[in-house]
Amino acid sequence: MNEQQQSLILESSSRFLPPQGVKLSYGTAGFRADASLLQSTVYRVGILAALRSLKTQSVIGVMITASHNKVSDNGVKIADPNGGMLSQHWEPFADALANAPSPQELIRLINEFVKKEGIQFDGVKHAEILLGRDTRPSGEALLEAAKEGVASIVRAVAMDLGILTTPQLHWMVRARNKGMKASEQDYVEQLSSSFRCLMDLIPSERSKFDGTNDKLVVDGANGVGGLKLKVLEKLLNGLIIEVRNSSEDGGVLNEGVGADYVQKEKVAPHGFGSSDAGIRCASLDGDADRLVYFTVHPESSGAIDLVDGDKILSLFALFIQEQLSILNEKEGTKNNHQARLGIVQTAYANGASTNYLKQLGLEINLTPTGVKYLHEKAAEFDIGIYFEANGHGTVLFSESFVGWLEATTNELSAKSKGSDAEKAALRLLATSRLINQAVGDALSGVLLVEVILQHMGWSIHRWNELYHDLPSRQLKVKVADRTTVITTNAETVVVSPPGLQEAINNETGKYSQGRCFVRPSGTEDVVRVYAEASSQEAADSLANSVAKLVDQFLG
Ligand code: NG1
Ligand code: ZN
Repeated sequence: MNEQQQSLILESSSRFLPPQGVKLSYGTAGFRADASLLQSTVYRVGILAALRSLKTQSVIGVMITASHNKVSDNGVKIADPNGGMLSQHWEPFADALANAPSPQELIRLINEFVKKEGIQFDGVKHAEILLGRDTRPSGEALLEAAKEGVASIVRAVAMDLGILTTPQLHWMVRARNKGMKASEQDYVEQLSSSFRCLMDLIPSERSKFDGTNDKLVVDGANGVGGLKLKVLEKLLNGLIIEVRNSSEDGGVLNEGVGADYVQKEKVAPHGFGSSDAGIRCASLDGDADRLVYFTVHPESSGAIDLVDGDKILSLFALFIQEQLSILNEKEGTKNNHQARLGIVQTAYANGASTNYLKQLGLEINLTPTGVKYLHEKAAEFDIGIYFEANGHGTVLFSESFVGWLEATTNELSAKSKGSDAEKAALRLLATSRLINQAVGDALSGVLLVEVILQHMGWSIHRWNELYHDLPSRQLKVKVADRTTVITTNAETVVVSPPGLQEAINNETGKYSQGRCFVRPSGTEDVVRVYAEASSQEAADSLANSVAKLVDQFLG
């Protein structure tokens, strides 16, 4: 690098020295830590994003959020040109940059990496970075640090987009790089117009079902999602949304609220009680990339019926399958295209959901835990639907399939306007515009769930009856070194330490409908145990016995 560039980095990096004795790693969700430790890391991620933009000659995103984690934490992650997660082969460089002990070492690492990747440096090319943050109080100062990181690369420009949901930022990065309209207003308009389009396409005989037109009550986790949902709601017809825990009423982010809390604890979030019994409720996480639904039990214990990511996936799959089969029945259209619909889950998906989806004749794929694996797999299909049980997921439409749909709707509207086939094609097109194509997005997810329920004429109870979850239990085991657990087959089988899988099989075989697997967590220093069986007592007992086995083999 030339002298001007070197002195720029030296000057600014000396104002962002890394904290002593802290080692950070770019995990499945970027860097996460107590916010007070992150100034230097976020500054360096600003540099990393600028280099990524130079390398790809595309707009790159930086999002400052710690999602469902506590308010005193924060985090930072990069959105790649397609709006997805940072390419995995850059993760080791991200780790090295974040942990470089001095400005000189930082310069050395950058020089080495720029050479290796063949990045045109020293002001030859222009770089552009979009910056967003959630509502955490530490976000503003961290965003400034990211700006300084970007500014330390010659001809790199940062655009501060302020407070956004994580999926909004990813959506904007994708839209910018596709040359589409990419502001927050454009996001709101695209979602609301495709929602209205789907509402207009509801078959008239189905549109009035007792209960479906009632309001939806949403728990905003005291984060950014509730605020943005209120903006969106003004542009929707036929849907009344009440937002609670919107962050404007003084509640603490993710404390006793939010999708992670509701899904893990299976209790109503703060602000919801027995007076809400029977009402359709949803919960977002702190940065609005996870969504679960629930109903509150009439007695006051806070007990709920949870409608999790697996069931959202099932609802989406049913709707899409219905539209595809209407399209397949049509006659006389050119380019008849048998669309490949793929479902992607992880081993944490409830076994009852997988059975249900199999019964529908769908192709099910299992990937390791982590959104990037699910997303990558789903992108292999014409339509790929992926969800984690915790409520992160989306529906991906391939470009070629969207092209085919556009051609088919044109053809059908010329030949058989108003036909069932035309409507089915229009529904699929509107769905591809409504549901976020970059990452899982609770706001677009809510709108798609709501319009499908109205389309089906279903209450949340009818939806929840699609299948009954098998009782399950998740446990964490602290071990000396979790990396000694090595798994295969999408984390369902342990290959090391030897003998552990046989012992798990032996234990699982004792339970009716038993299923159990263990894996090292990617975000916590624990081995996770997941067990399912025909009763809650049995699932608990299987999980406990296997946790003991893990402890024996690794303790
Ligand atoms: P780990 O800690 O690797 O289990 C957790 C979640 C993932 C995903 C990541 C990223 C479970 C069991 N695991 O991963 O689904 O959301 O965090 O945030 O929920
Ligand atoms: Zn999140």
